[in-house]
Amino acid sequence: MYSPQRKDFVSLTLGDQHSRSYTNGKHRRQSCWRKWKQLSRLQRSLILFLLAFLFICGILFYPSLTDFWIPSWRGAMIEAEQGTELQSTAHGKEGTVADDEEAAVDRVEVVQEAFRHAWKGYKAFAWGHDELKPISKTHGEWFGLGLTLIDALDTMWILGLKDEFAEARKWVETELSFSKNVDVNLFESTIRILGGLLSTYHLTGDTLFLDKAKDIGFRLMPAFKTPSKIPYSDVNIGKGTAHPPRWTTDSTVAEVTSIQLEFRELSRLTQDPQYQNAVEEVTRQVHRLEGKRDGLVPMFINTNSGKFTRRGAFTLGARADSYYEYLLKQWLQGGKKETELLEDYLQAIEGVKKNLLRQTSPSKLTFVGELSNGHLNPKMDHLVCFLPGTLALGAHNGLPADHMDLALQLMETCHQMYAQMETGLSPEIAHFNLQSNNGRDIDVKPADRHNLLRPETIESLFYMYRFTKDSKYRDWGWDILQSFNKYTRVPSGGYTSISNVRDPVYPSPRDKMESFFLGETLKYLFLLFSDDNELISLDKYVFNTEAHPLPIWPSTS
Ligand code: DMJ
Repeated sequence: MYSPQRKDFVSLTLGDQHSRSYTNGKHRRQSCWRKWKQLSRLQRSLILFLLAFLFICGILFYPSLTDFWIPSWRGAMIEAEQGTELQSTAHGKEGTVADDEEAAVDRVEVVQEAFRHAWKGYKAFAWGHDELKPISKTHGEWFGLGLTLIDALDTMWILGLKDEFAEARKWVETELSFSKNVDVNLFESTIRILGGLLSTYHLTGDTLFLDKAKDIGFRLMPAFKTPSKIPYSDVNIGKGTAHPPRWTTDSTVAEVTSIQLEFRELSRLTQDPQYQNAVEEVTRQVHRLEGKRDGLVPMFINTNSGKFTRRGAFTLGARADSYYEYLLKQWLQGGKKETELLEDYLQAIEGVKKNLLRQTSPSKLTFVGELSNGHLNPKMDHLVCFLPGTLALGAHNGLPADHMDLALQLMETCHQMYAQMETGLSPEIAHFNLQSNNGRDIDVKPADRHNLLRPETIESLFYMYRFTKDSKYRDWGWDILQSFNKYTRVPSGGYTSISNVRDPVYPSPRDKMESFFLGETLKYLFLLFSDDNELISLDKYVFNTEAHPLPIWPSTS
């Protein structure tokens, strides 16, 4: 046993191990008192001083200690519960909202507060980097271009967060450089960076953002130098080279067909047709291609041959989703003149109805399944929840009324994907029962239980509320925001994606805040609760697939 050699210590012997078994409390109290009296005055003073010191520290640092010891997700829950209490008091009712008008004002403020909280984490631990890792209080890098900051610029402007916007603008002015030897994904950098810069330019009129948009747009152009003119997925924006992923020469159909709104707008602003020509060549080719099924497209296209590959699988989810969205939105952007875009969109929606729509048992929820070699798989990505909003936007612009009927049904299903989970948050993928033997409409596979703070359902709720004014859509959005605050909010700043939406006790934080949480999710929540219909009017703007509003072209363009 270690025996200290140094003599300048105070020896405290409060009892040996063998004397720990005692018979009663009185005996123990007497023995403690005897020991205490045996101590020297110096020893007693030291102990008292130590106890007093610990007591004061306990009082001073109590909140941070609980933060430290309670896991972040638990702390988040406690904080959210406290927040709810405060709001309940303000409304004078328990956990409910007094009236619609008051709710609208307060909800907008709660979204602003959520943004500030997310921004606080980004600023403290990830400033100028791509993504916040809120649990480990550090950052993640994807392209090394300040992705979250750029994605969030127009959100801050729309939410009226002037101080936050000013500091972000300063970073763009002084720190943002695209002259970097880095591979970026063409689609992701177009929708998040080019789209974010263009929309911020339009909202603010500040040419700093247009200059930066021109710079990144020009640097992305090497992607289109392929044998077929169908772009590669990756571009080195410093070297001016492009390439497909290492394992294939295929590109994803959604990726090559969802960059058109941004590049077309860049051409209009610069009066340089090269951007528009490049992306419209892709649209033309895809329009003519064989291998569609009633307007539905496969998920991959080859950059050498320009043909669809791995045919036979059809989905409105990952790898195909925004193809459909951009058909409608380009038609709107260009002033409803490009009829081939409209025809492709209308045909595709008929294709969805004919091939992919089913209803669940027992509740008859309508969903969009996936087709694989003629076999329907009754599963739907959360990504598909963009569709009710897009259908409603089409109906608002004169497309068939049954598009709106379908939008109403799908919106209910997307809502149920949240409402039926224990955390009130949707899984990444839902499996639907066609003949339920467990009484449930929705099942979730263990691998699909995550939630990445995605926006699609809230995006659709925003469109549905704008067009119907039915307050239930706001209430559904409010429920989702409360669940985000309860299960994904990290006390030190930021929100985290989670791995298990079915476990409210431990939803397994993943330690990542995606840039689209600030770029899209919070923006659509704010617009859903705002009473100002002219704030990004849907008759003047189209949102790109990353929620960056771009103007509908005036008829003279
Ligand atoms: C975003 O980057 C875009 O909305 C894209 O269209 C799909 N994926 C994410 C959000 O879920």
